[in-house]
Amino acid sequence: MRFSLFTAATAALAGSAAAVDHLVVVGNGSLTFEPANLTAAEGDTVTFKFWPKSHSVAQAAFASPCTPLQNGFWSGFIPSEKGPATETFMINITNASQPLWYYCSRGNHCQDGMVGVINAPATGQRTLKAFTEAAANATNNTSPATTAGAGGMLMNGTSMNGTSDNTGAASFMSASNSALFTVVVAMVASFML
Ligand SMILES: *[C@@H]1O[C@H](CO)[C@@H](O)[C@H](O)[C@H]1NC(C)=O
Ligand SMILES: *[C@@H]1O[C@H](CO)[C@@H](O)[C@H](O)[C@H]1NC(C)=O
Ligand SMILES: *[C@@H]1O[C@H](CO)[C@@H](O)[C@H](O)[C@H]1NC(C)=O
Ligand SMILES: *[C@@H]1O[C@H](CO)[C@@H](O)[C@H](O)[C@H]1NC(C)=O
Ligand SMILES: *[C@@H]1O[C@H](CO)[C@@H](O)[C@H](O)[C@H]1NC(C)=O
Ligand SMILES: *[C@@H]1O[C@H](CO)[C@@H](O)[C@H](O)[C@H]1NC(C)=O
Ligand SMILES: *[C@@H]1O[C@H](CO)[C@@H](O)[C@H](O)[C@H]1NC(C)=O
Ligand SMILES: CC(=O)N[C@H]1CO[C@H](CO)[C@@H](O)[C@@H]1O
Ligand SMILES: [Cu+2]
Repeated sequence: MRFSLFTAATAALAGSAAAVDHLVVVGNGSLTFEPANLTAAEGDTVTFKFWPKSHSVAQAAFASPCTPLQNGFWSGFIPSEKGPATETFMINITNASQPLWYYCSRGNHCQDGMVGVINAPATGQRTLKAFTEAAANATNNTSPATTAGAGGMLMNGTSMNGTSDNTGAASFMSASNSALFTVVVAMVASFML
């Protein structure tokens, strides 16, 4: 009885794992997103941080690299003179089964390989390599016509709820997880009496 109660509570806690804010380094000395191939769980966030001189991140369909996806995310161009820009762009991962393909729309950066993916398909032809090769053939590199920040959040310095992303992947527990954690701790404590 005690054991099953404890197991159930622990499983509930594990099921709602703490959200992670993943960092993607944009254009730090090369035309790259680092990591270009990222896996993120539902409820996680991804923060893009921009190095000189000016880059962007725009969502594309796998079949149309260097072309904005309708209703896709768009950071706008984020300039920096030296080191990372203070302004960052963060997106929410609301469906981890949905691959998010993206590119930089500055100059020919997309054609030159400045592309990436979040939650790429585990199998099949839709690989980051195939996307990069198709991007190299694109005639145009087009910026979305939407407002900068569309589909995400532009921020200065800190990530959501003040969580710093300066050192990379910062994790935080949501309010509901904290509450559940408290319940589990209370239950464990009561079993020990
Ligand atoms: C940016 O690049 C420099 C030089 O390669 C490296 O030392 C630094 O760790 C990089 N920063 C990040 C956040 O990746
Ligand atoms: C999540 O993405 C997958 C793959 O695109 C899709 O089949 C599924 O319907 C999506 N789920 C929701 C809840 O939108
Ligand atoms: C991304 O990385 C994962 C694991 O590191 C790998 O299994 C997968 O094939 C890679 N996907 C692409 C699109 O390169
Ligand atoms: C890119 O273009 C070359 C030359 O036209 C072609 O051979 C190749 O199949 C194309 N690659 C992709 C991925 O479209
Ligand atoms: C590239 O842009 C030109 C000028 O806007 C347009 O006419 C052409 O259709 C575009 N090509 C592709 C492949 O999107
Ligand atoms: C991301 O999630 C947060 C927290 O749920 C929400 O406040 C915000 O509006 C979401 N942003 C977008 C662009 O969906
Ligand atoms: C970030 O700060 C810059 C410079 O003060 C400002 O132009 C920009 O609008 C700010 N962005 C956000 C999202 O607050
Ligand atoms: C200040 C701030 O960003 N508050 C957010 C904290 O997280 C909750 C839920 O995730 C948001 O609703 C708040 O807007
Ligand atoms: Cu770029």
